[in-house]
Amino acid sequence: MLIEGILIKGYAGFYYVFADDRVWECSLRGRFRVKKQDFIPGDKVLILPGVGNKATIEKVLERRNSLVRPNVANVDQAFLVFARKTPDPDYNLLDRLLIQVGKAGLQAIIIFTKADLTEDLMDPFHEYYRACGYTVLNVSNKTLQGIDEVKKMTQGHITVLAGPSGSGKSSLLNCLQPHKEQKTGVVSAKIGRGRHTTRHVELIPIEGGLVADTPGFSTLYLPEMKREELQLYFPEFEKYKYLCRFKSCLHDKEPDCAVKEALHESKILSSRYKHYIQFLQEVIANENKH
Ligand SMILES: Nc1nc2c(ncn2[C@@H]2O[C@H](COP(=O)(O)OP(=O)(O)OP(=O)(O)O)[C@@H](O)[C@H]2O)c(=O)[nH]1
Ligand SMILES: [Mg+2]
Ligand SMILES: [Zn+2]
Repeated sequence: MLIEGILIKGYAGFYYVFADDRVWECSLRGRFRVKKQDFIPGDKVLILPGVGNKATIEKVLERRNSLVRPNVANVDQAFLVFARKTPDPDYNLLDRLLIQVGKAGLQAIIIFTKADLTEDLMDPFHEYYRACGYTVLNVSNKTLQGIDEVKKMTQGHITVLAGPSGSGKSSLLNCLQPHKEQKTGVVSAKIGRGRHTTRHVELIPIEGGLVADTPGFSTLYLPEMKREELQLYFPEFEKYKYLCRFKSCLHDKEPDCAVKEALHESKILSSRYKHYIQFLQEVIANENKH
């Protein structure tokens, strides 16, 4: 009897598949001619159970989507992990990630870690992103504050973690599945961030869901798109843009722009608008290259 599962990692010639609530060590059928690189974590497969935890992969099902970094298939959502402190949140990077995740058609959940390092319960930035429609969670991997809520969000989904080095992604994963330790790093005192302790890609089974850790990064190029498309990833512009004088308004140098008016009335966060203009220039520069 074939059972359906999800490939969680390839390692030393074996493929590990999560199916029926357990991990199977799988090999490929002899007649099964699929190149190694055709499999990535997240791929849905049909396996034939053998002795013990051994099985063979009989078929790979079609992918719904796949990400390049991390290289995972059939992803439902991304946890964008930033620390409230050490290192300070890089909102430019967050806004870039929101665009990348939105363009890939994934749900973005913003998670601020290290809540134990600050006394402020409320952060105006968090409220702003919430008002934009994103889920924003505050957690501490030290006191476990907010961890249950994160756990709930992973149920039934394939989730990838993304965010700068040292923001606490691996620590968060450790809190979600306390039995299997991920390597976490020490934040360098000099630069205030971690040292890229996470390398390989693997989906980790946690109660009811699968999560991929990712090495941290600090720069991120925007995906290719037309200049008009960029504003779709700034949902807070939506209600103003119909009031701009020009239908094609890019909210940059055009006169009678309702988005800029909203900015001047502090209804739009100045850092968001600043990033929008910076990203717009990048998108336009990219357009000209093609
Ligand atoms: N106080 C406090 N420290 C934390 C918290 N989460 C993580 N840390 C610390 O922050 C450092 C970096 O954590 P990691 O989990 O390795 O960060 P990472 O995002 O996986 O980093 P990379 O793998 O380099 O991308 C470690 O020293 C953790 O102990 C938290 O909620 N509170
Ligand atoms: Mg890590
Ligand atoms: Zn405008």
